[in-house]
Amino acid sequence: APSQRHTSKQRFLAEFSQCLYEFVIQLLPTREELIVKEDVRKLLERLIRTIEPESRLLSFGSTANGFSLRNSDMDLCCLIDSEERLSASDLVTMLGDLLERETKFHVKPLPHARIPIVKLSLDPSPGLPYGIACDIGFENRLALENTRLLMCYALIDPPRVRTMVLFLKVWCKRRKINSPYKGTLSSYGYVLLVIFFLVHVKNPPVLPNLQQMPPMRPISQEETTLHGHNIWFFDDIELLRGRWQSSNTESVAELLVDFFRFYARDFQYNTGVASIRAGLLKKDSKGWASESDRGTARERNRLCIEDPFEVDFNVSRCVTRDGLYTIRGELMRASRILASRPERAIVALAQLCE
Ligand code: 3AT
Ligand code: MG
Repeated sequence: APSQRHTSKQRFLAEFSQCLYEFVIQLLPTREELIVKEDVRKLLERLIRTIEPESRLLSFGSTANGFSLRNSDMDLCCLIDSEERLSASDLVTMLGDLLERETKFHVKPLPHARIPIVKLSLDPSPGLPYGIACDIGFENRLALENTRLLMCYALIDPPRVRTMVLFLKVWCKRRKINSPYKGTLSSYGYVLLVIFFLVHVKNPPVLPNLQQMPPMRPISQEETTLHGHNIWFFDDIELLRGRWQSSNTESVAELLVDFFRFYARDFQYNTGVASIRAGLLKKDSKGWASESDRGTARERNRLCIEDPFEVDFNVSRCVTRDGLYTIRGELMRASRILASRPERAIVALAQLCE
């Protein structure tokens, strides 16, 4: 009987891996969607240059890091290469006016937000059945760098890393635990949890720690510092492939089962900080713990995920006590579904994303 159980488990995992690949493939953006988005970026860049001739408009977030689902939002960042430039809030106001006059976008400038942005959207049309939603921010160079870091992690092992991340993005959206405004976690936060798991929890690791690999040539501090943060990481993925190979051979299904189990059961939410740069840290050592139950710091810092570059910044600071309770409930639910191994893997997948 034990060997029979063993083979039924193997069979389930093999089938579930296959299901995951097939499921995720259909959720990728189409070629047309990518072309339309690139056209929109170019159009917006042309318009912005009528205000700031020295500017460039770059994509970041999922459209640029390889973790994009169909119809995902566009995150754009405007960089201005000249010395004298308008303030971000003036730019937001001016760009808002311009886009309102010259384009069909619905425009919402937020010049006084903590990070001033222009929000744009386009209604659905036959060629663009879901419309487009887009945020334009300014000078957010750290976001461009963390996008590049995630892209490099995706490139090291696309079949496993990208499949896991894309599946989890769908899962957290369907289960409604992906709204920082409502006290749950951003997509960026979930991606960091996956990378943390693959670098620091899995043994042997599925991914190397790109921020701790020795550089191939001496590099100056100036090159690697941005706004006082160390942004260095090993980014030559072609070269890396020749030098490093994971000895972890688990399938994407095994990894996912283990991911849910780890975050449902083993991660130390009360004391731990997930850091992809440094591994598991203690809240105490970062000053993110608070003794008092009433303290707002504790309330804010219940789930702790260190940003890869802005290390004083808790990416999950928006997650509330209730939000984390809900997220952990969902992780347990997922773990339970997978542990029960339904007869057909496709049934497990459907239940997970119900
Ligand atoms: P979606 O496909 O839009 O769901 P995404 O990968 O674009 O997911 P987000 O929209 O959460 O991820 O974030 C877009 C980028 O904005 C990712 C990162 O470069 C930056 N960013 C988002 N949240 C944070 C944060 N809390 N701290 C630092 N950077 C962040
Ligand atoms: Mg996004």
